[in-house]
Amino acid sequence: MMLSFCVAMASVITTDTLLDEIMQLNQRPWSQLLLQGRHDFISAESTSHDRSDKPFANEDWGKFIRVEGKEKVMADLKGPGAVTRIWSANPTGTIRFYFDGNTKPYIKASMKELLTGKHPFFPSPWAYVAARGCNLYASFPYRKSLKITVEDDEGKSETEKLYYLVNYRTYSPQTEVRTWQPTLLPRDFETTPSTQTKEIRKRLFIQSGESARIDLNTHGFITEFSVNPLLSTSAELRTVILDGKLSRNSSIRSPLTSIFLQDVEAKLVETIFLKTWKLKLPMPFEPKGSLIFKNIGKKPVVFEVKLNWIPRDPKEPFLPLNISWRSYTGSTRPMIDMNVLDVKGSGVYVGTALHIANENKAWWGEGDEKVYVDGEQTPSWFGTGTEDYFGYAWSSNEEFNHPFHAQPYSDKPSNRGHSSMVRWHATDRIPFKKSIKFDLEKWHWAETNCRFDLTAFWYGTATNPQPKVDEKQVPFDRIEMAKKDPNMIEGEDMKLIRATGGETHIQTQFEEPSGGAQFWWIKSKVGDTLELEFISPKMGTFTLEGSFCFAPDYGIHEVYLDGAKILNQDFFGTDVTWKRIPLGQHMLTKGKNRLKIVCTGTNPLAKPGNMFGLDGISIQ
Ligand SMILES: [Ca+2]
Ligand SMILES: [Ca+2]
Ligand SMILES: [Ca+2]
Repeated sequence: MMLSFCVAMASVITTDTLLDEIMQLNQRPWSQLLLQGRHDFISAESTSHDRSDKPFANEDWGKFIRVEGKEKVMADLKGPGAVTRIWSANPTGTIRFYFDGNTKPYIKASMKELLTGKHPFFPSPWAYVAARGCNLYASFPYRKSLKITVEDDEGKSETEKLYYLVNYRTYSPQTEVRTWQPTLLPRDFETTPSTQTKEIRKRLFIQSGESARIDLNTHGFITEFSVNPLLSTSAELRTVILDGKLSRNSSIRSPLTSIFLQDVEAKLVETIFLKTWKLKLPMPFEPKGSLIFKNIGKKPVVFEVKLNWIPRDPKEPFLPLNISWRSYTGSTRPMIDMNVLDVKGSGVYVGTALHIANENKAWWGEGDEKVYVDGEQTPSWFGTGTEDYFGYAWSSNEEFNHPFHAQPYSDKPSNRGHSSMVRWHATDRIPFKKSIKFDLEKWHWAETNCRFDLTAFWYGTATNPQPKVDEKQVPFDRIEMAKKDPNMIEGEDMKLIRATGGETHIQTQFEEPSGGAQFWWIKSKVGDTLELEFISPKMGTFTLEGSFCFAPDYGIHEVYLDGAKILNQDFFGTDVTWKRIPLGQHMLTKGKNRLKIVCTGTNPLAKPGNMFGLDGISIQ
């Protein structure tokens, strides 16, 4: 397999050789390929980003290369090349792939089916929805050209709002590329490393202000760098900074937790290059290589480091792995370009990790990635939003793990709090010969404080100095999430017994109510009833207080407790607020009690909806 793979790569690029690049990711040939710097292509993206000259322009939807009749051109690419990834927040209409100048599309499909794993040729795990983002990771090579268009469904105009990213490679002209052919995509691309590894295992106990080191005295590749936190929490390990130098002209400098996406708390990570506390990007090393762990915290830390490695022929050329970390904290105004990486030199960019600590519930991630390769004036990568870059959409705080991207941690119910995410660039990696500058716009809807910790992973060597970790920027206080009133029986925890009309939901996008959530009943008609069951922890007579939502589209309702009316209230309000309403003294049984809500009318000033929102009932 190794032999045929290398031969194939040297001669001709096909659908199958591109597939092999993914299938072999964990194995030595791919690492070798990467490490030897064979990147005979440039990497770029064609996207729906706002084309206006205004800095931080954010109408990043519905922009196309041009319009041809009913078809809007998303990408018009000159070969030899290959599309390596397509993403959209809202795929719609019919997508067509025109290869090599043909006037008939070779692929014509529902864009939504193609990007969500519903198309028979592109099943999961090659196409899927991740936290509302639609991703297709199949590769489409083309010899001469590839044009991708989208056409609205009859009578619709949804492409006007389409967000899309098309990532592609362009090979040097002499490269032989065979145009895409349908191929059977495997159901699973986790492959086990074929090589036996040696192991270095060390338990590190590091006093406050002290360092511990692991020295490497031969030539090899670390195939897996893993940390066992033992009994240490993420908050304790956050104070450990790794300063590694595995070979000349390379550096690995980051808080330990940022490399592993464990900045906030222990979380499952399941991606191709990163598992929970296991980094699987191959790390070549030379004699005198070292990993130095410094504890800048006030307390001692203890954890275990394990390095699995294989020997390397010292005469073989290689590209060293570099990891760098930059943190942007403080106000979200003015908007700026945050620099993720700035390298003069050559290499290949392979990944970005981000930890967010957002003090406001508003969305922090409208900012686009802008990647300037080899001194470009206009970035060849110009994206549409931060979560789009990370392969999800609509500011979702849903957690997910996929081979090439993950959001293993995200606080809820709003966008306030912490999130961690990563994107690996495998087939969509970014080679550079002279320089790379990777910027990410800081674009937050609110003027507030927000921390962006950005970790860049790349192979190669820099001739300009790379930043050291600024120790002052490393520690952070965890943002406290929506508090729960300890006396509250939460509406969102109550059991729905019956609703004679309308719809019921649990609403979570708020800060004010206890636990950040409420039980929500909407679209009821006068006379409709809702019955909820709640559990009282004890029996007795209690003073009850309800926390209810008041808003412009809320109705007039009566509330009954175990059959007795306790409230008749107009919940109309000009703003959205929660108010505490005394409900009097009542007897509760231990265990199940029943609330009944009856819709009795609508305030003439209210908007339609007859809504009802119960944050909870406090019992004293
Ligand atoms: Ca933009
Ligand atoms: Ca944007
Ligand atoms: Ca609540």
